[in-house]
Amino acid sequence: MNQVQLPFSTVITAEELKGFTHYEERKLSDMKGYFADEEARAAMEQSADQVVYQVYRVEVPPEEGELLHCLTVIQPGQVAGECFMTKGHYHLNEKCAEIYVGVKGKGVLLMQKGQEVRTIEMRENTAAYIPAGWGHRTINVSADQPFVFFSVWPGHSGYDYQRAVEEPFVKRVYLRPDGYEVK
Ligand code: PAN
Ligand code: ZN
Repeated sequence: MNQVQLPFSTVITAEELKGFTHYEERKLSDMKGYFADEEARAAMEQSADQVVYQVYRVEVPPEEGELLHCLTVIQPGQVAGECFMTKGHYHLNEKCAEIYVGVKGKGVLLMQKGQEVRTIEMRENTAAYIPAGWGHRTINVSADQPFVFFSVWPGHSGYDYQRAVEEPFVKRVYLRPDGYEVK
């Protein structure tokens, strides 16, 4: 059933979305199988189950015509050199695009459609467009600063995380002394 949506606002900061109604975090223990070196991830989880990323969002009906939005904070860190990142997903509705806006720090937006892979480096105020049908994941490529970005996408997009597991992203991002490497 359609809910009546009244005008509202939130405040984007470099730490959180002030006014958020839902909070989720993904720790190392939630990321089993996502990093190339699963043994290293498991060992890190044993010594300290660090938060990899946090998502602050506002409840909006997940329906056509609505715009879902959230702020993601990816912590700095690596698993055997591979930078902390989101799980990544496809949207079930292949007609739904998405926009990411960089708020703070330095990240890479990795996108994949079939055999095609694209990356966009993101910093504060970068507005990146994820076309419909492209899988997407973000990676924090800073050694010591969180990477923060705001996302907006259609309410009827749906999510497919399983597809990103079954057809994994073919590129990975590693921290290097002089920056980062996508390989
Ligand atoms: C983003 C992501 C968010 C967390 O808002 O959902 O950054 O990443 P995962 O969903 O892959 O865990 C988005 O792309 N929404 O559609
Ligand atoms: Zn998305």
